[in-house]
Amino acid sequence: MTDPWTIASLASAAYENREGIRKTWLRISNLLLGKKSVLAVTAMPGVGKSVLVDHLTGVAYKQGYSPDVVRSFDVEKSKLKSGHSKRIALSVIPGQDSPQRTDGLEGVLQGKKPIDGIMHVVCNGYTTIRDLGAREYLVKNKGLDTVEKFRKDQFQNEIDDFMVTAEAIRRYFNRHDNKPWMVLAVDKLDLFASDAELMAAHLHYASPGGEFYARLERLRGQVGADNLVVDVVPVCSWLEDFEWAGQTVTSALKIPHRDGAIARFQQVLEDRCRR
Ligand SMILES: Nc1nc2c(ncn2[C@@H]2O[C@H](COP(=O)(O)OP(=O)(O)OP(=O)(O)O)[C@@H](O)[C@H]2O)c(=O)[nH]1
Ligand SMILES: [Mg+2]
Repeated sequence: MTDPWTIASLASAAYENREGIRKTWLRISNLLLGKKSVLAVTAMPGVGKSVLVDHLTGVAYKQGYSPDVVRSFDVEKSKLKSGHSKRIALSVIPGQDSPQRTDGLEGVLQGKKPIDGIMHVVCNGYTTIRDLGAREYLVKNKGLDTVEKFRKDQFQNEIDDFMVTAEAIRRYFNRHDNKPWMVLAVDKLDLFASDAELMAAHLHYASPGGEFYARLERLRGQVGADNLVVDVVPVCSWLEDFEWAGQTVTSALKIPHRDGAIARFQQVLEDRCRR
């Protein structure tokens, strides 16, 4: 596979068409169903989980699709018909600070059904805060009145949220024999597509010395580094400018890049599911 931390590679990956995306997802879900296991999707709210999953599964490519404007509260399950039975291939666990989140993490990660893989989603600090009151509070009371300050705060939230998930994963490894793989999706790539920003994101999430990377390494150390492979892959799904406190970060990628990024991400998932 080409290095996922380059935009140039997306241009070639973009030749993968939409039909290809649908077919790849069918192969991935058949692999998951064959193993009778699930893919768990975790993350804090507003990082783009639901929209990303809709693109990976092809749902978003149907005409008239628009991303849910509401927060997801319950565990979203992607079911698939396989032969005569309907089984669940994918469970999206809602974001933090909802009881459903804790139940979801416990239910999926501590349930009887083995987990084949965990997809944890982060978004390089570009979290969508939907609630107007919460936005106002963050700007006025917390003083997060620039995109830079806001993202710094969100980086910490991403880490705090990951620690909760990491603890659940650690317990999973204690209780189960199988060893799930992990993919860290660094979402909203269209908002940090320049070379310099991409490099900064790579440093943070995927390089020794990176703050988030240190948390990944800590988890790997706890469960045994050989037992947990982690791929860190940038991706995007919904191309939209990011607005915060009167500042705008422009979405800098086009649809073919997005489709290329989705196809490339699916390739990582498929490779992992085959092992
Ligand atoms: N620029 C950009 N914006 C995105 C992208 N993906 C999602 N968004 C924005 O982020 C918002 C939130 O996405 P969701 O998929 O609903 O987020 P979620 O993680 O499911 O949130 P909860 O359901 O609250 O946990 C979307 O409505 C879009 O406005 C992306 O790839 N790029
Ligand atoms: Mg959601």
